[in-house]
Amino acid sequence: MDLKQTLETSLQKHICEASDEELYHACLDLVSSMAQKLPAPEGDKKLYYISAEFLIGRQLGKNLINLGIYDEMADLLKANGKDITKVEAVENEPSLGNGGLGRLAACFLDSIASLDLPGDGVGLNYHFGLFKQSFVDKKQNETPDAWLTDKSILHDTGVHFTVSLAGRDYTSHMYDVDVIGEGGKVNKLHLFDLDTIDPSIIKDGINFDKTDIAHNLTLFLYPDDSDDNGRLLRIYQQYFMVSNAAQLILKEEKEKGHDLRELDRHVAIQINDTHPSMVIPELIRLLIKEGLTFREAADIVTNTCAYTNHTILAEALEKWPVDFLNKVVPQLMPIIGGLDYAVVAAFHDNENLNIIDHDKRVHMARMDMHFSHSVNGVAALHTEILKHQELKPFYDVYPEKFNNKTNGITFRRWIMHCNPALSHLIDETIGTGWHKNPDELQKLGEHYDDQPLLDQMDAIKHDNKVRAAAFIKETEGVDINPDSVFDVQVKRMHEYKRQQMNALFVIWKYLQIKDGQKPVRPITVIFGAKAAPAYIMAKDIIHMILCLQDLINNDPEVSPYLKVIMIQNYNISKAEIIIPSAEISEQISLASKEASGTSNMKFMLNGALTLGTMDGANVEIADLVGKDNIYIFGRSSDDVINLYNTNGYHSIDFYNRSQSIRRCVDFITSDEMLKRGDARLLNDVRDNLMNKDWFMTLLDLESYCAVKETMLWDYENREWWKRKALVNISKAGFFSSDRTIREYNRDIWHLK
Ligand code: 26Q
Repeated sequence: MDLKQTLETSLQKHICEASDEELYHACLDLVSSMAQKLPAPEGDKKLYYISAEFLIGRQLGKNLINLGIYDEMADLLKANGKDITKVEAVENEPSLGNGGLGRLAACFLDSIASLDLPGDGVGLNYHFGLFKQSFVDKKQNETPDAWLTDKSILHDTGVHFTVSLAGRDYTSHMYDVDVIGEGGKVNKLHLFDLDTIDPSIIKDGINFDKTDIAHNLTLFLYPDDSDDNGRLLRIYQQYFMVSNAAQLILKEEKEKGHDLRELDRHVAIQINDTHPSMVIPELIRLLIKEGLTFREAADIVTNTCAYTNHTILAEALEKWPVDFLNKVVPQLMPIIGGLDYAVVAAFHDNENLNIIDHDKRVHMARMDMHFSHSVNGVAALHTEILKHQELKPFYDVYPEKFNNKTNGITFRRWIMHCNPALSHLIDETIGTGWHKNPDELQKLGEHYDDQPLLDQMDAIKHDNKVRAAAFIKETEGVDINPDSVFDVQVKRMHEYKRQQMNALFVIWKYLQIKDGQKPVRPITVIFGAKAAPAYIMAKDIIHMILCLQDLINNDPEVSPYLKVIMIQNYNISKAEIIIPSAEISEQISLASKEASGTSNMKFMLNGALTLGTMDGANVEIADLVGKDNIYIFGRSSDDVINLYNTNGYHSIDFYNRSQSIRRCVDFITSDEMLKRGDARLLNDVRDNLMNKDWFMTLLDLESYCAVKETMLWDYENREWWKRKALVNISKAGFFSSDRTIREYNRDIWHLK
């Protein structure tokens, strides 16, 4: 194909005369017409990956890469005075996810299509996705993110289903996004919606009438669930999603002429956390309508479905009151009741296994574990904790169902697209085999002492830091020094992820500088994080960090040596600029709490060194790179679990015992901070650390600061550090989501 001619025909003008917007739309048309001509992967069995979130990021660049024409397009645009990254930036980022779980689903879709496996995603078309974050008065402000445009990545399929919610029928509308794989095969992401959604019901910020289902159902992702109407709306959304999924699956099966009694031979369903769990009773209900007995339907659905757990935090394990389900999905309650009855009959002496508990709440994860054939965690440690702690009663009765699938990331986005210079340098060094077989990155092992390569890598890192600094200047108005150490923590704001511990290090460093102890090299601490709108402490921590940013960056005595910046509205597009620039990857969750983490993998692949606890996939990173190439601190998950079980942790003891801890914690409410922030919020953060500290920040603070100081010291041994970065890249192949998906297919889906 002649790219130039195709583009100019579509533009009706020369490329050099077109605006970035026009070029974006011409590229969108081009990609979509190419996708239309490409076949879907073939096979006897098809996967449906159902998820309330798909954090897919901008699509244009990724699609051009998978179609194999990114470089050609970039060159063509450049030859006409255009910059492809500016054209890509025209696209609004679809904000259809919160964080890790949604991004994982997006990486998985990319790998499924690229491995030529038949598998579609099924989710919801949230009109305003997750809120857009800005900072006003050093506090998080939430506004709707209007990502949808008239012309977009969505294709109207004209497919409709009828879904009954609270006894009323609604007509759904299915939109498709093309999922173009690397090898030229195309799957779909099906996003369901209602035609009656009405943005005018949004009041101030992101508030709206939560009872007005016809107008609000797919307005936002995860509406505030702190009140009953919000929680009810979640159930409406979830059932709407899974009823559409179930109807789509049965429709496609009938069209293929398959016998529904053999559903498990032709269909695999992956339930991404408990959010789509109602697909189990819904499918059973529909199969009974098709003439199967309850028992037959339940058996087939069990053999078709598989469940992934993404968290051990108790508050995230969904339990819906029977009353709520009776109201929203009365048609499901007889089925759920029947499933619970079967469980009680089979395991009468074990209440921990019951789907419906004494408080009349339905435990979604329990339903999943009884009525699917596979239960997986997302990193080795996480799966072990599920088996031996959190889900032990289920492991005891269904050991054969439990398996681990360590998460992965798609290299096509997380190095080839976001770090083209590094990607090309690797191609020149070891060839392009690693694109298809990421383990080949290990060939870099032969180059650990290749000085020119180490220097080139370091130069690329520096370029990426310059690019990130320019971006931060442009978007946040803050100057940062590209010759400083870039120390980055980007992820959702949550106490267990312990951004507050990183902030306490910033205070520690600030106080050192004030005491005359200057770091040998300036440090830039970069944060990016959204807090759930109802999560007060998370918002208070954001406030504390923004106060520190204001204090430190404006202090001429300190700012040449230390800067703090919290990026607004951290998202996939920003991640693609920040991660390639990072040198220190902060993965500092309280051991046992982070199921896997996936940014840890992205940082490693882009040559940052991990500073982390032995938690989630950090454990596997540490095994792969060896202890000389990672910085581990803090108590083990066994210690932490033991502390919880024995009520053995009292943060106030740590506060009282250590002068340096006390000094840092007290600084949160110092005059300097109170001058800049809200006394009540800052007091709450300090008080929480001293008297509650549920996620044990003070337990690990001293070891964190000590190891971080070692890390900064080691950074000065430049040759050493460059080698460590190369070791990290060379060992990152394991974390390709292609590997993860091969394992899902081999052990769970058996697609081909
Ligand atoms: C549940 C009930 C009510 C309201 C909201 C929720 C809810 C919403 C989102 C529960 C969980 C989530 C998201 C969880 C998540 O993103 N988990 C992350 O999944 C990643 C992919 O497996 C892991 O790498 C991370 O460790 C894990 O935190």
